[in-house]
Amino acid sequence: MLIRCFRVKRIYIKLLFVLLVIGSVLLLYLKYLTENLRSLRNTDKLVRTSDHVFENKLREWEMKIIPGLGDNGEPAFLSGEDSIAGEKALKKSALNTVLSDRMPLDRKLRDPRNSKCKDLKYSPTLKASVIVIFYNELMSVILRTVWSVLLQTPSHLLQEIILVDDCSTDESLKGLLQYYLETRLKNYNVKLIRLKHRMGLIRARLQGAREAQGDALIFLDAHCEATKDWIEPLLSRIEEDKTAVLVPIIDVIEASNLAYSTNGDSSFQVGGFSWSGHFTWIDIQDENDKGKVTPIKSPTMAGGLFAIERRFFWDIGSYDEQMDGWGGENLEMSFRIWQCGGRLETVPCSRVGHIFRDFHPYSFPDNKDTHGINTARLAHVWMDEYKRLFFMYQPALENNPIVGDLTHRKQLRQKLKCKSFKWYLQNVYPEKFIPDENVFAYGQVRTEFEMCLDDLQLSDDKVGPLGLYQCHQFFAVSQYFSLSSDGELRKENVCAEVFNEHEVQLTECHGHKREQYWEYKNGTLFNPSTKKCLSSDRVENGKALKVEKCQGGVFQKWSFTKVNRT
Ligand code: UD2
Ligand code: MN
Repeated sequence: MLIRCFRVKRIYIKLLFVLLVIGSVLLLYLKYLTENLRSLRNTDKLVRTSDHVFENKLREWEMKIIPGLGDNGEPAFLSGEDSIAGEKALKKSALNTVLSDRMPLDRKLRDPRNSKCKDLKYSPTLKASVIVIFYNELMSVILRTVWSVLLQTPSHLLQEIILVDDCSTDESLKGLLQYYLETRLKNYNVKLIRLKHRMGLIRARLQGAREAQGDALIFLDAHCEATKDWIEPLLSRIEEDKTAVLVPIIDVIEASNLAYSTNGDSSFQVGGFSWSGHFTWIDIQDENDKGKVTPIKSPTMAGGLFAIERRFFWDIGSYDEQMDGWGGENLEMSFRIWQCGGRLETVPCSRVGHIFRDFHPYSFPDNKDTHGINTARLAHVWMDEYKRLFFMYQPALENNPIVGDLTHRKQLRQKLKCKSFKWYLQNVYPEKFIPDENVFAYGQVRTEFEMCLDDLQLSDDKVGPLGLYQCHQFFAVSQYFSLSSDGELRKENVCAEVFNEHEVQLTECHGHKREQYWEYKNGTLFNPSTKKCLSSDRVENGKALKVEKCQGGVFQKWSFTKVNRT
């Protein structure tokens, strides 16, 4: 009995010992935890220290802002040293960054709309996610974009603003912007995503779109300003037709003085394209559409600013993810939308300003011609046989592996049962001049002594002499001319016109015949308005050709590479 009692006591002692050990281990663990917590607090403190730095930076900046500067979109100027610094910045960054930093982020703009817009009532219920992508843009410019959206958008129509930083290297964008959002914009839903690697603007937009929750996506460049009631007509139109993709009128904000300029209040242009694969502005083609303030058809879009229903964005193929860097995605999307059952429209009562810069203030990795490569991708996928016209400008890209694999995009086109590019040209953009279709003749225009008509490298839409140059062995675009079915001797946008009764210039086609009208008779190019013939005699290098009295000699003989009809 005694022995049993003693054994029980020993068990208790052992238990007590075990408990003691566990207790001290626990104590040690607790001690470790508290130490750690303390060090956690230390990092907390560290963050606060840099918050302090950020806060000081912001205050310093905010104190320098000049109230009222640039209000109503008026041109703004600085004086003295700031003015000189601004000029320098403009040369370096294609933007007066000094001025932007001094201008209130929430400056007021006047209502730029056509007065007829004020009579239209919209009551959309959709919510938008506004996606703004940027790479090394100026913080004040990004924030002016954000502020303009917040101030001009009723909160019930705005799900969120998503800023996508395409891995900027600019230090000020790394922590300061986030801090600004957390402090100055903490009551608004503005998110910042920072990409780990630079992905280019196409994939950056895709990242933003993946995060978005709104019913509609609205993309903006990071240097825009939205104006009064900009969002309502966009969302209303999407509500009416979810296959409509919409572009506001894009007004110009001057890079030098940040003036918000409007082109009068009623005239505007829509989107076209050139066969070299560039976006162009074109006049509204359909007479019935002129003067309208309701949405009107646009063959293409500039690309930076548009609204699209979120699901439709994904259903219709979002973007070509293999497009790198900058460029081409806008025409790709434009053609795809039209060919695959959507519509692209300009909404005259929605206006957003955009800073158009003279050059890219950023560089591209490896100096790759991403615009060319991306356009080659879209030409292969969407332009069918008309891609021949694009590749005339970019022969080196036609069969080049650098263009990458196109399988997925071709599959998408099949899956969506998209229409042909010919359908697009005939139905969406019938006014587009096709240099080798429905024309009398086209190609090189040769004299009998190996000289050819040449635009002397005139760039699109400019006036310049119609010249003569040694015929290139391979087709060169500068020597490609057409004699259109309207009797124009022309390039894509410019026509040969007789000035002052004798000199021949290339100038914008006007479609009214007169001095731009030519007849191809017995090998001569006859201009009925002057009753003279195009002559290659006595033309100086780099100077314009002349028309002279028709004599039918060797200097007035011209032959086209291809003649359809005369
Ligand atoms: C136009 C479009 C632009 C885009 C481009 C063709 C308008 C007004 N602008 O040129 O949106 O469609 O044509 O691709 O329609 N960015 C990045 N990562 C980069 C390079 C640029 O995020 O690697 C950002 C840039 O900071 C800007 C946006 O992409 O916010 C567009 O670039 P941009 O403003 O230089 O292009 P832009 O307006 O000349
Ligand atoms: Mn831009």
